[in-house]
Amino acid sequence: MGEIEMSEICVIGLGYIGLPTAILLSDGGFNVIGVDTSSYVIESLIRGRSNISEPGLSERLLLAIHERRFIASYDIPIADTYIVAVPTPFNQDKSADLSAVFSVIEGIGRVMKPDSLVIIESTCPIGTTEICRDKIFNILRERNLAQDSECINLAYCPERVLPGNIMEEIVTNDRIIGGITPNASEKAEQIYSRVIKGSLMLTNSRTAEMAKLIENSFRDTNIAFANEISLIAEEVNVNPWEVIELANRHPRVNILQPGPGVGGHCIAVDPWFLVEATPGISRIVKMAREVNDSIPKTVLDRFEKLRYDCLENGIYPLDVLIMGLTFKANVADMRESPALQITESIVRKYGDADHIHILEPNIDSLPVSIEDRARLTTDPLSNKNYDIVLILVDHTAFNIDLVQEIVFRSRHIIDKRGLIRRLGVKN
Ligand code: SAJ
Repeated sequence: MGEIEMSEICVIGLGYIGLPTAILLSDGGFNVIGVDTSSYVIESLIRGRSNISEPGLSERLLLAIHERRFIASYDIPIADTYIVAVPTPFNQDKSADLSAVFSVIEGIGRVMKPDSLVIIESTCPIGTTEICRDKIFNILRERNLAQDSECINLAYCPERVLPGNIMEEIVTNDRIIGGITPNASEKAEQIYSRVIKGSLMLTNSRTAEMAKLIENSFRDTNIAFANEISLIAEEVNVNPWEVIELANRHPRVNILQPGPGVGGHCIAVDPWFLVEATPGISRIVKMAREVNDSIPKTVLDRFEKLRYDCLENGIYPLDVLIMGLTFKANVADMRESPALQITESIVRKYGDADHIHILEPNIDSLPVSIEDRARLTTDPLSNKNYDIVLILVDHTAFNIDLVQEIVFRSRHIIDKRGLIRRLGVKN
């Protein structure tokens, strides 16, 4: 293998994880080739533009391109090191869809050098890295470049960054390095030690795969507990935000925040990989997924009750304001977003562009699924009154002045983020 520090690194999959990783490595002095199958992604990057909105990314991307430390390409080149960061969504039956990972691994196997290092960062079910080792070994053997699978340099090094703060956490977070062999772990450690300030923890691939899944399952379970507590509180006429705040004052209690459900491509997906592997055992993990997936329906039920109340009072048509569509605050990402899911249901049933107003500061246009029967508003105060307001995302842009004005003009409010209490808005 060549001088690692100046050798070629190829990052495959230039999404929320791959692109920041590629830029981090090129800033660390590596020549990086970024590969993706999407013409939108590659053509944007060739023009110096990123399709990912993350603080601090676009400036560093431009510099890396200008200094030719980062090149975007459609083709997997011969490289010393490969980093796989392609999506691992789930299939209809909640099983992991590893098609992107396996096709990339086969693509790498066909061009790699026998001593190239391959690192998988995509979140995968336990045992996936071993399957990838066998795929690489079979291809290298066909190419007469390997006799023993023990010589394969492959490691599983899951990312842990939080969307909205990726460029910082990618450096400061501790990183698990799960080599298929101890030698592979050391080689991966050499790469990451050049760019990561967090601790590098070496283990084997299965342990690393499981660690990633339980990290997100822990958070999902904690959120499910918070959501269940919120439903119980509403049932017994207690303010869910106040009671959780008070309980969290206990030195050993840290309940997360209830919401309209759990979205994004991580927490709403990864726990199913554990359930798939151990269906009889992972009861809490599965239940937490089911509880969080059931929350949007509880929001719609409340909406229906309030809508019925309005109709009873002769109010028709209803003016509805929906605050937030993204899967969480201060991001533009709507993947698996509960807020979008709830909005799509309301628009499907009562869609009317004159009466369904959407306030989402992080997007310029509405998703196709709702664009013709709802209206994206940038000035919610232009509308005199609202019959029902749904606060589904707690964007920072939803400040006290705006929320107070909206509350003054609203008959009914469903606040799924506790924003009214948090901001101290008079209700
Ligand atoms: N959520 C709540 N209540 C909370 C916290 C979150 O309802 O108190 C909801 C959010 O609104 C969102 C979902 O959960 O819909 C997930 O948001 P998040 O901020 O908890 O996490 P992600 O999906 O943005 O990022 C997670 C992180 N995992 C953990 O914190 C254990 C991140 O570190 C991972 O790298 C990322 O998943 C990933 O890629 O796996």
